[in-house]
Amino acid sequence: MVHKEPLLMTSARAIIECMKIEAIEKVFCVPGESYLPVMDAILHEPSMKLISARHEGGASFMAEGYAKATGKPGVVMATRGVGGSNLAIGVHTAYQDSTPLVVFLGQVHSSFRGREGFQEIDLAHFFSPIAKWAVEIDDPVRIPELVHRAFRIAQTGRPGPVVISLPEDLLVKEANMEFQNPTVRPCPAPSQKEIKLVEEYMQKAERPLIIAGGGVKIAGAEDTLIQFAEKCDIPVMAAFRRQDVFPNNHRLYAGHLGLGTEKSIIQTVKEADFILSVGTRLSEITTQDYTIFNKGQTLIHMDINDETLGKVYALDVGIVADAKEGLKALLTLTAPNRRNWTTKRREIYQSSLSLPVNNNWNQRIIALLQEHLPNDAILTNDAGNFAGWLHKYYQFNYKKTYIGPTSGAMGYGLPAALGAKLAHPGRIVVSLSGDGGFLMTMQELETAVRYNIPVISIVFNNCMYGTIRMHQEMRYPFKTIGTDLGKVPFSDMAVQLGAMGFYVKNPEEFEQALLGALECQEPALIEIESDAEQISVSSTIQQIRQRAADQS
Ligand SMILES: Cc1ncc(C[n+]2csc(CCOP(=O)(O)OP(=O)(O)O)c2C)c(N)n1
Ligand SMILES: [Mg+2]
Repeated sequence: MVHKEPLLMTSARAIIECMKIEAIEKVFCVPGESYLPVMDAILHEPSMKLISARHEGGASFMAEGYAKATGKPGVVMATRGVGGSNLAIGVHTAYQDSTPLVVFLGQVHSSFRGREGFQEIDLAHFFSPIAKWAVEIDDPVRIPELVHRAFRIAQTGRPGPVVISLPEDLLVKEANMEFQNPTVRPCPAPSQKEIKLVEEYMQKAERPLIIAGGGVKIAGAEDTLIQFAEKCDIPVMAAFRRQDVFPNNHRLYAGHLGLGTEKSIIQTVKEADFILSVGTRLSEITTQDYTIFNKGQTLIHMDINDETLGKVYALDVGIVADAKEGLKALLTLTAPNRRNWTTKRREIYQSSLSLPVNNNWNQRIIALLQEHLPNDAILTNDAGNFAGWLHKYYQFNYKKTYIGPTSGAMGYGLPAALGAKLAHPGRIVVSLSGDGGFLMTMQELETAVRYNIPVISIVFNNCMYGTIRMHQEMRYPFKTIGTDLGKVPFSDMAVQLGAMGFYVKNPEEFEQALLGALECQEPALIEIESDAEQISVSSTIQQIRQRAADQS
């Protein structure tokens, strides 16, 4: 229990006390003069470490990746309009990815507010459309109440980002502060009536399917999901960028609903007559542009957030429940054996892994990662077509081994890897990026060197914004604009920044570099000279042009 008597202290100290109560150990930031008292309070708090990044976008991705890796809220700080707008991408990502994130922003002096003071923007107003809650605190005595509430909102229901704006003068003011107990995440369970309804639908089903999302990971329900799927013999598919929700080598795993997912895998959803969606908001990508379900199917949607239910699809049963509590409750059910269906869907997934592709290099690189990385290694990635090979070929066989942005944010991979490595210093953490995305946050390699955070960054350098070039070729064949990039010497730059740098031209060189990077226990970068012609996991530029010509 927390000491309930009021304690006299400054607002800045009270913020740190609230964070301590919430067991926050790492705070990410780019410093600013507007919130110096909070930084000073961290300096005097031995249980907390400040990680000072090179860009607020990087700091926010670190905090978001840290939150995904720990299940605890990530905390990031920045200064006024300049720092706040720079870190907006992390807030947006935390929102789309349902990640608990608490953002503290220094604000101008209260007596300057509304005069368009230096770097002033109305931060609460600016962030409210992309945050779960955004607030400016103007009374020191309310610091504990509102900061505790921020941590509660960030973690309760569908987790997400909360933004707190702190006028400069507020931070040094003293007040009698009353603290609260830490947030205990509410874990609602389904009612008996709901379980009974699921049972009735499930008994009738011949081709059942589970689609599992991030809610299963946040609830720590991966093992319960395996138990339930095995007990009722139901295939499981992973929602977009949540592949580690279920072991990919399990006989019931039937694939990942992402970008460029094979038609045969999507067919599994189309053919199912009963779908249990757990802890997923059934996003545009997961549902393949909201096309994946059809009228004849039973849809049971179980999510911790009532607003997610029925948001994109009409439901047969909508259940507000924590994924673990919900799946535990469903463990009482039994179901008829549908071995033919489960075996067929598994075979289809497995055959998708061995479809011939034109360029086996990237496929081979993913196979080498699979071979050499330990089981509990964590992989992160940016947005970009290079990720297609990872998503298609890497087998996530262990829980909590993948951290990816469902927001599709470029520049995410490296900073998220730093957050994950700080959360789990004993585990290998590897980020995968394209040349375009990597240069958006490459400066954080210096942060990795400065704090000695040994992550391995893999950069697929094809000298272009390949994904957009692919879309360009599909819609405007031969007409390239804005998607060519210069040749950036990533591996040399890594060395200049104090990291290890490897430049590789083929899988054999890659294997040597990977072994070297695993060995060195320093931040390391492996730059892969990629074939620009092999624009995606399934097509070359030539093939896209040919298809466009055939259609016209
Ligand atoms: C922050 C951000 N800006 C723009 C985009 C749009 N976008 C998606 S992929 C992509 C190109 C990625 O290029 P690169 O990182 O080199 O990977 P490649 O596709 O070449 O493998 C762009 C510009 C995005 N997703 N995120
Ligand atoms: Mg590229």
